[in-house]
Amino acid sequence: TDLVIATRNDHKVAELDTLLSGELGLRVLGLKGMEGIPEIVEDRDTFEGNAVKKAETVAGVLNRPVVADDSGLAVDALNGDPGVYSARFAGPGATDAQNNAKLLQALQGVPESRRNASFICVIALAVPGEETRVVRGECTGRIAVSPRGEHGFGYDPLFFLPDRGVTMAEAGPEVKRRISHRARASVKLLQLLRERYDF
Ligand code: ITT
Repeated sequence: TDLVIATRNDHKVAELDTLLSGELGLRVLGLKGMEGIPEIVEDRDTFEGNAVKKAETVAGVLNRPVVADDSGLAVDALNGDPGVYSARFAGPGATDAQNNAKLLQALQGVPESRRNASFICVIALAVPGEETRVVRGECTGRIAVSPRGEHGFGYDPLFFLPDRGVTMAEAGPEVKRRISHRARASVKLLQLLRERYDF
């Protein structure tokens, strides 16, 4: 059977499929093209709150286990922003390019030493009739002064990895699947699924 991920973001589906499908021997399925799923308003002020809301809403509709990923970028110099607003930093429906431009603008004049940031990924697992579980993964880096690289999505072209001397978008999928916030959360999700469920 498939593991449903409560997301309409194709990049998340692809990354989670790589991270989970081989380990679990199943396919990961996003919400695109699925009927009867309501629009979910992400109105909580934490990644945990939004991830739980997405997972529980869809698990309730489908009456089967559902995973949700709520993620984003926390920039130290912006007191943790854009945080849960990462997808709509430049406004509702903003593109990745618009959000990246907005981030560069917000950090204009901020020196390298004060551009530290973390990618955060919270994954919720909602199983009908059971307590919802959450896991979190983080990845630290620094916001570059201009975008570089073609891989990945979202803020990857601006997320500089000091240890490697490249952005996440330059590092590519091999590196990302080992070190990303999503990779780290996925390891914990796999532990949970193996411990508690028949996956
Ligand atoms: P769903 O809610 O349908 O899952 P979404 O794209 O709206 O899709 P979020 O609300 O969790 O997802 O917003 C996450 C945003 O954070 C996303 O739009 C990216 O801009 C950014 N982001 C998350 N993971 C990222 C990654 O691995 N690399 C780069 N940016 C990422």
